[in-house]
Amino acid sequence: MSGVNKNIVILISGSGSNMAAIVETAQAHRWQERFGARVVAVISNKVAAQGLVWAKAQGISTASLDHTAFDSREAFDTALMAAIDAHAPTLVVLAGFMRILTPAFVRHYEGRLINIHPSLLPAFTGLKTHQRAIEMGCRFAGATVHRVTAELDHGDILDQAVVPVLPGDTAETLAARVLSQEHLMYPRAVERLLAQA
Ligand code: NHR
Ligand code: GAR
Repeated sequence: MSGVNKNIVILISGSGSNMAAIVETAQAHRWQERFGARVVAVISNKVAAQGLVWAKAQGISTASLDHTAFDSREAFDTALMAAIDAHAPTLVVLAGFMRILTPAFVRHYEGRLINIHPSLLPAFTGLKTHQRAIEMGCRFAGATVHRVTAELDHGDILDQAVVPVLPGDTAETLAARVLSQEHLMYPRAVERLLAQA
């Protein structure tokens, strides 16, 4: 990740609280001055994603590409790549992004594409992680920051955060406990990648 400008593009689908945590840490930790790094764009596959409203209010470029308007995953990913590449990103950050990406997309961003997944990988790849962890009787749950590969939730692990599963937890209470740790871990993981470059 050499060069003067390190552009970060964040992909979201919903509330975008991890995206906001990264943007706030970028400001508080002066990523622009220290690493030449800036969150330049936030892109959603859902027009109504709440995170877009927040990002726009911060003066960040926003865009949405409705995946249902495309005939295939390949067509959607091709358009998404064009929207992302317009910002010449050093790092593409999935933050609650809910569409599986094609091998061509993953190859295009190899080495600069990361995700946060709400489980302690390799346990509980895929969706409904908190419900499954509770049903299995797990005593601990958490989240994982990993590199994105063509195989879902299988890339190298960059960091993990652990939380207890407490008696009486529902998927919602556990998700909230995990999410509060994600907000600390994800910005830290991004900062570490920027510092390495
Ligand atoms: N793409 C690849 N190739 N590899 C990964 O590791 C990816 C990825 C795309 C997204 C995030 C992921 C997660 O952290 C992620 C990792 C969506 C689904 C899914 O099944 C699964 C995993 C993740 C994100 N999506 C459905 C689909 O058909 C749609 C579900 C919905 O819209 O609610 O794409 O968990
Ligand atoms: C987070 O918990 C994230 O780990 C998870 O969705 C939440 C998004 O919250 N991601 C996935 O489930 C990806 N399949 P946010 O939009 O407020 O950051």
